[in-house]
Amino acid sequence: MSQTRKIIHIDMDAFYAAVEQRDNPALRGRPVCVGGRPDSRGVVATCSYEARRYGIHSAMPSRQAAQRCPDAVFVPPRFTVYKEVSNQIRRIFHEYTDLVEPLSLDEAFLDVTVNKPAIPSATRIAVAIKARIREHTGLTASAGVSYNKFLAKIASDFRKPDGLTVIPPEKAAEFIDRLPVGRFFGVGRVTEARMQALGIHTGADLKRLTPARLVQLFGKSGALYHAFAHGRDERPVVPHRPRKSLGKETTLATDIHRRQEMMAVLAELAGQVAAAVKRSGLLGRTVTLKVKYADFQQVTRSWSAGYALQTADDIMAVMPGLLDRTEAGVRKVRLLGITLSGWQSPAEAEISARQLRLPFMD
Ligand code: DCP
Ligand code: MG
Repeated sequence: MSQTRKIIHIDMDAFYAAVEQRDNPALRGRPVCVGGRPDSRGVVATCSYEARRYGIHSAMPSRQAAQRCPDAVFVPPRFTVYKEVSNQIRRIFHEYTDLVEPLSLDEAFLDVTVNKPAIPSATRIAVAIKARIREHTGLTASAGVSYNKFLAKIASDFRKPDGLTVIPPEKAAEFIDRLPVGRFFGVGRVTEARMQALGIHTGADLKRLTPARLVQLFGKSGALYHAFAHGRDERPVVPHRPRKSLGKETTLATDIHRRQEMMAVLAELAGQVAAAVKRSGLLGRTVTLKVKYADFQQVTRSWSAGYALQTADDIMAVMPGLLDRTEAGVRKVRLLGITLSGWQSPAEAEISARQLRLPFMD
């Protein structure tokens, strides 16, 4: 990479807990745990900074959290709300660049070396993004700015909450030298324990070992650790490809020719498409009707609105006109489908698998 890159890492502060405190003023300023109830076998997904003072943290059994802090308030997670906020912040990111790599609902890398508003300072962009997030969601985020992903992520974590840390090339060594090895990208618990046993505790310790020795100790990853310890990380920011369309279709149990029946099937499909669109946060303007006749011949008819079509009613309002442009009814129909496309905003839809894996509630 010839040009020095400008990478920003954004991470929302105490994400789920902050959303709960925002939506329920009675929770503000209090230790709040989001996750399983204390009388269940569930765990804490996250907790407010007030709760962290008691040593509570993510993935701690809720029962244990309640023992540490009897005053803690336990609330169940509301994933749809978190997903909505996640979509909001991603739209903000895309105002600056499409090189956005989300790591989870509340976290993403941005490569702003080249950016849409042509702002030369990545720090200024980070300040602006934090302000936009606060204005639009009422929540705070922490940002890290540096010349690669590894350091940008370390930086965003450096002064949480509501932090902004910049690591320019000349400051990198200072940060890395003091960094505990467990914080290095790719160093899991097992490797961390091995490193500790070998007397390698910080970045400075790692740096003292030759690449050959590191490879000998840790295999291929050893070469990576060597590069990171020297502040080198060439991994690109890989944007998730925005979805271009979202559709549902159904093959009917028997071929139909009555328009009323078709509208009932289409209403069902429109409901499914609208629900999927809501989940994904994508905004489509073009609706396409697909009709397969009994003889398997297939036609599609499309219509584009000047605005985003979001609800099942928005979609259904267009259906009679589209159906009129087919021979449905004159000919029997065996399949109907609805697709929404033409996204206004290249937000993306991956939901972080991490949240789904945890046993929040019994
Ligand atoms: N999360 C989870 N289980 C975990 C870790 C996190 O369900 N083991 C969820 C809840 C968090 C969200 O993901 O709110 C974001 O994770 P972070 O690690 O960024 O933690 P927070 O945003 O809660 O706090 P911080 O201010 O430290 O970023
Ligand atoms: Mg976070």
